[in-house]
Amino acid sequence: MYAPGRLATSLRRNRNGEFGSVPAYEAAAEISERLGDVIGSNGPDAIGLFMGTQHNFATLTGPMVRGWFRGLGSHKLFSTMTIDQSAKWIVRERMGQYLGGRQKFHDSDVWILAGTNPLVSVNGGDGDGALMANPSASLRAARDRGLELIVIDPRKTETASRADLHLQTRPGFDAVIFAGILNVILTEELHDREFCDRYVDGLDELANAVSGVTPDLVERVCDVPSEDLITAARMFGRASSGMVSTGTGVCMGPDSNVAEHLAACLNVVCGRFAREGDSVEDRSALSRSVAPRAEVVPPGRSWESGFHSRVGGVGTLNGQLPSGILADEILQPGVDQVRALLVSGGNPASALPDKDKTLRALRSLDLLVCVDTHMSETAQLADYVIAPTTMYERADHTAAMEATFTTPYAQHTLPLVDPPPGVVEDWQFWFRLATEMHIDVKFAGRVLDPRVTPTSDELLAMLAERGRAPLSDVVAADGGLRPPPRTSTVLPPSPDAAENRLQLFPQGVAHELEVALSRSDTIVDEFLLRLVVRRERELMNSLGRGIPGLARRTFNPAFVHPADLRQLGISEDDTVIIRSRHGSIRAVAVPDETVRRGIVSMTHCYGSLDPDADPHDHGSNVAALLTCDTNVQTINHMPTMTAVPVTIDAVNDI
Ligand SMILES: Nc1nc2c(c(=O)[nH]1)N[C@H]1C(S)=C(S)[C@@H](COP(=O)(O)OP(=O)(O)OC[C@H]3O[C@@H](n4cnc5c(=O)[nH]c(N)nc54)[C@H](O)[C@@H]3O)O[C@H]1N2
Ligand SMILES: Nc1nc2c(c(=O)[nH]1)N[C@H]1C(S)=C(S)[C@@H](COP(=O)(O)OP(=O)(O)OC[C@H]3O[C@@H](n4cnc5c(=O)[nH]c(N)nc54)[C@H](O)[C@@H]3O)O[C@H]1N2
Ligand SMILES: [Mo]
Repeated sequence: MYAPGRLATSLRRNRNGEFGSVPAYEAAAEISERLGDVIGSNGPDAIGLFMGTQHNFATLTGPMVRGWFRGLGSHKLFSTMTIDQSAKWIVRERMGQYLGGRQKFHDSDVWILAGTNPLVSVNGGDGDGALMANPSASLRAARDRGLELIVIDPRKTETASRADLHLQTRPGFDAVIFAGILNVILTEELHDREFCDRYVDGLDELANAVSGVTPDLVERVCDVPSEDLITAARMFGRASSGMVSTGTGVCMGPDSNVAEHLAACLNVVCGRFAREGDSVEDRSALSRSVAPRAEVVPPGRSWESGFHSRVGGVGTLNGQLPSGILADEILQPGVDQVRALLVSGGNPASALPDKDKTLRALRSLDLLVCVDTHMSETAQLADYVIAPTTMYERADHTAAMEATFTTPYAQHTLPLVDPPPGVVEDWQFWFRLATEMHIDVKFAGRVLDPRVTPTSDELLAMLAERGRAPLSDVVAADGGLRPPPRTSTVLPPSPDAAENRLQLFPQGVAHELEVALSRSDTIVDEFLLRLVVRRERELMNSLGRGIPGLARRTFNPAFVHPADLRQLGISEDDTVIIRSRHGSIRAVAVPDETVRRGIVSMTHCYGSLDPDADPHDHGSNVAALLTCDTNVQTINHMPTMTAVPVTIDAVNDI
């Protein structure tokens, strides 16, 4: 809150390129006028919106921003989800979704965590609260009562060191590992035949497609001992409950869509879901309770219909275009070329792959508006920076987070401190912008009156009006309210959905699996190492980097196994050059026993806009090594961000 650089006022860039302070609502009026010009000459599709991570942490921001955007009528909606884990959206859109509810970590017998490190990221259970709220304690409690934990990760992470079995795989081959595990489970008939008979199509095709992926093949490709793979498959298949959940290590890999699909197939063939008549916990409090149903929502394949971008003919997922085409949407000429971009709680200049192209695109815009608490790299390039409140300066409640709690719980918090006089709440800027543009905002199922500015409390109440706990009770409860535990019974399928089935081998998967398996021929190439993703405990992406004393270092090290460093003649703290097929960065080498040999493990969102900055001072932006032009997934245009082939050299060798 009081970090150096916290913006106390909104800013406007003048003709000389310098920022001066501007009242947020004056800025909204000017931005409205400039957006009006863009719409006048190119239509609403020339306006883009990018929703970043911090867009999601004030309950009112998301619904208000999307309300404005819907009213605007543009299709150019982007978010970090499509450079994060959008493969999960694709699974749902290709496989369909079972609505009876997933099994839960806290009472499962086994769990596989692949490419995720919840002890650092507080993430990783695919939304299971136990891995998001105090994951360390949850993990300890689960293991004490007998849960067997399997971790698939090329690094001996904090989480992997607590595992019963760690498959320390070569990065980039998760599709092969999951195919191998499925093969063992289906061959040994450890799957849930009853669930498959009732709810699944394509089981034989899937079994056939993975039948060649033997434990020996997995050992050769992934460098995971074949006995360990068989053990993992049996541990998972023989247990009566427990799921596999994945993180960025799987979703950012070179075959992310099929890898994620096969991981989901494991959960389905083993039937790891609640059945009709089962009683499941209902965790709703302020949010609406939705009754679980033992039925399948059929695949939607949303990208096949509706809007398609002129860039590569790419379609939409969850109403969004992939962020992997954002730079091209801005740079490539065309009638609906994006000319103005608004950024809500994100830092695309730092976070998007292909740093140079992203910067070129952002710099070429007619208008860039950034709502941010700090002068992020993106804000530094903007025409307007709108300064919002931070979390202790605004009222909020927990309705949007309930699905990730381990018990029903609701809290409402008042602002604890006064904000600087020059800031507004995020939502207030967007509502004002909508009013200035004469856009009616749909919010919580109604159209807001543009002439009357609501209060935060009124809006928070609208978002909680369908909960079972009255908001007034929650406001009055000091420290939050725990509604009594409640269970609901999984209902039978509705008649019109009774025949729907999950598609285990939908169109597209066969080809992707073939590609993933053929990639195993390229384990050895001229690039000795593979760059892999990781996260840092003290920071949230680029957030917190400027706060002295928070992170342990001023830079993000290139973590390499000490034996690899010795072999390369590189010492701790040396400046090195890391090169990929696409680009190069300077970085600081640090030995790390926990990484597998042959990898460089680095976190993202470091570095500065100054190309000559010393990596010891600002760190290095790995986005410069990545590209959205080659090795992207079909459908979501997801770039390869982990298991990227690289070389590393000491700077004095050059
Ligand atoms: N402290 C902290 N928490 C955060 C964030 C943060 O920046 N800092 N960011 C937040 C965000 S935006 C997100 S999306 C989540 C992400 O949450 P997670 O997905 O849990 O992210 P990581 O902790 O980076 O875990 C990724 C793991 O994948 C492994 N890995 C790398 N490549 C491969 C591979 O090819 N195969 C396999 N199997 N594993 C691989 C890495 O070694 C690493 O341990 O975290 C959120 N939480
Ligand atoms: N190479 C590589 N690149 C990656 C990743 C990777 O693993 N490797 N991970 C990717 C992932 S998973 C993600 S999610 C993205 C993250 O991409 P972004 O979401 O674009 O990046 P953040 O740094 O999280 O941006 C959050 C911004 O919100 C601001 N902020 C903080 N509080 C508030 C607030 O209350 N209101 C507003 N309006 N702003 C606020 C912060 O100052 C910061 O500038 O990065 C992606 N990029
Ligand atoms: Mo993310």
